[in-house]
Amino acid sequence: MRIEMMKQDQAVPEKSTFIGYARNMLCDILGVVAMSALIGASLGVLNARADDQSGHTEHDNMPGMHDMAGMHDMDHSGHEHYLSGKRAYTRSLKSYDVPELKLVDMNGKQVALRELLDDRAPILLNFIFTSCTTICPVMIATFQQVQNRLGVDRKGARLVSISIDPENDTPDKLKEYAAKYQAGSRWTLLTGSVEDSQNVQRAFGVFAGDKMDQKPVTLMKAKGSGKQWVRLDGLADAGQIVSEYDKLNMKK
Ligand SMILES: [Cu+2]
Repeated sequence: MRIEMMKQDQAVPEKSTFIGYARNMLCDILGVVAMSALIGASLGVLNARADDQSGHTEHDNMPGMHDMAGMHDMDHSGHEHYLSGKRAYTRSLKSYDVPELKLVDMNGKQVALRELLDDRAPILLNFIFTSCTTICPVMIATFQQVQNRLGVDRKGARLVSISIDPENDTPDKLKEYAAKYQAGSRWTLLTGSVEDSQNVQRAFGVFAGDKMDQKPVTLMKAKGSGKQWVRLDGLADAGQIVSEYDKLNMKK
C-alpha cells in the first residue's frame, strides 16, 4: 500500500500501540501534505492541489487519512483546510502572562523570557522541536520566509522559537537548526529545562502533553501591546503571517 511506502522513508518514533502507529502515520501524511502545500505556495501556485505537487500525496490517500483520524480522538475538523492551496487558519485574540523564567538560547546564553518578549519590539513566536519530521519543518521554513520578507527594518520584528523537546534540543542542536534555516540576528531559538519549557507552553495554551500531539500555532503581538497576543491556529503560510503582522503593527 502506498501508505506503507511513505512510512519507510520517514523517521517514525517508536510506538507500540496501534493508535500511536495510526497517529504517527497521520502526522506523516499531514507533514507531506503540508510540505506540498508549502512548496506550492512558495512557487506562487496558490491554487495548487496537493496531488499535483508530489508523488507521495496522490488524492486517493485522503479518504484513508480521514478514516484513520476517526480511529482516535484527534480533532480533524481543520485538516480539510490543509488540502487546499491557500492555507486556512483560525485567528483569535488572547491575553497571555509570560512566566518569569529563564530559557537558554542557541549560544548557551540564559535569556529572561519576559524581557525577550517585552514591549520593545513586535514579536512572532512559535513552538518547535528539531527532530520533528511533520509540522515543525513547515513552521520553521515559514518563519524563515517571514524573516526574509520582514527584513530587519519592518518595525524591528523579533522572531522567537521555543523547543517543546528540551531534553533533546540542546543549544548546539538549536544552533545547527538555526543555521540550517538561516536564522538571522532577530530570530532567537530557545530551550531550557523540561519544567520551564512546559510552563511556557502552558502559559501560551499550546501544551499538548506529548510532543507528537503538537498542533501548529503562531503567536504574535505588536510593540507595546502588553499581554495582548494574536493567535493563529493552523499552518498559516508566510504571506498570511506577514499580512497579519502588518495589520497588527499598522495600528500602533
Ligand atoms: Cu513538530
